[in-house]
Amino acid sequence: MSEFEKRVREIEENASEAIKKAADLDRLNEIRISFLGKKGILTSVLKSMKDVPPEDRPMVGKWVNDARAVIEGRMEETRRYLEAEKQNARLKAEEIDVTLPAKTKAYGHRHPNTSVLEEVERIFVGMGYEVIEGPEIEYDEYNFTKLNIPANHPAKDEQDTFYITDDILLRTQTSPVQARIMEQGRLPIRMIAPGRVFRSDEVDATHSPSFHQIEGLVIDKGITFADLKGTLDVFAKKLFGPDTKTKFRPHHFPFTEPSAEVDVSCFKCGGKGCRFCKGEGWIEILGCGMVHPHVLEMCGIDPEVYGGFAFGVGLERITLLKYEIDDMRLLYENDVRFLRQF
Ligand code: 2U9
Repeated sequence: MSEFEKRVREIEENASEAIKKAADLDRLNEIRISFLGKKGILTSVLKSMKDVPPEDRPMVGKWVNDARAVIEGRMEETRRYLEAEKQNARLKAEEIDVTLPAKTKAYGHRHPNTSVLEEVERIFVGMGYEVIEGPEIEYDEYNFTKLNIPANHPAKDEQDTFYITDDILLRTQTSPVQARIMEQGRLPIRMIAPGRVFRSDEVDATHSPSFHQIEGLVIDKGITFADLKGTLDVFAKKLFGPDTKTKFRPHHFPFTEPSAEVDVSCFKCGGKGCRFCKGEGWIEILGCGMVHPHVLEMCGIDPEVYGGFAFGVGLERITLLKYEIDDMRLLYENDVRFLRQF
């Protein structure tokens, strides 16, 4: 056996051994490159052909080609085997056990605040009001100044909030939405403005630095306190039941004059006094009043021609009352086991 033939046989055997041991397709490819590639071991035999006498060259060429064919054949066999093995492993990994119990979907639940807000919206839309929302980040001017709360007014302390700059803040009430609508000058106005408001308050059972208000505003010619009383009485009856009575107690707000706080007769005991109304027979639900002439003026409306009323309710307060929840913090935890009860 010539030197060349031996070398080619040896290469063929080494390649076959390596192919047998190849554990995956990547390794098989490495083997292909190292034996059959341009710089591969078998190819190097062809490159040394110059040392072979010309009459032997066809013979050597044949050996090399035969060896290449054998190696390629083995490789193809092993490639098929490894690919089948890979596919089997993938199918095994993706195997579905149809006897396993089905995954159940975790359903959320409508938040009680949302239900109450929608109920309040339905009541006022039914009386011809529009629902209008506005920005939560506001100018100090719209949140305070235009509502008759100038710099250094004590009400600014009560409604301390989060400032972004000296003039820009997180709104403490939804009233700036109404101030903006009034400025647009399209009268009459009959609107409610629901939304999130912010105060620099500590969290406890009745306070949160972020809560929701629903404010209402009516501006037209000839609006009186009787319209305000009638409207809020209808609202209270629709929300808490037809037997509900309302009581207007004088109060003070910078943006309304005169102003009042409104109590409803306790819907648990009908007004006799119980644990729920702390023996009072009455429960405070909102604040209201006739829009202050100075507020009308600052929002571009002539107080000699137009007038109106406004009111504000804390949405969480109504929700807690309606669903008899005793801690506001429960409303912010979003525990679905709690939410499902309502
Ligand atoms: C304009 C003019 C007047 C809105 C009003 C109240 C009374 C009120 C409180 C209820 C509980 C705020 O959420 S709370 O802390 N609000 O008592 N709000 S009158 O008066 C306005 C609004 C806009 C232009």
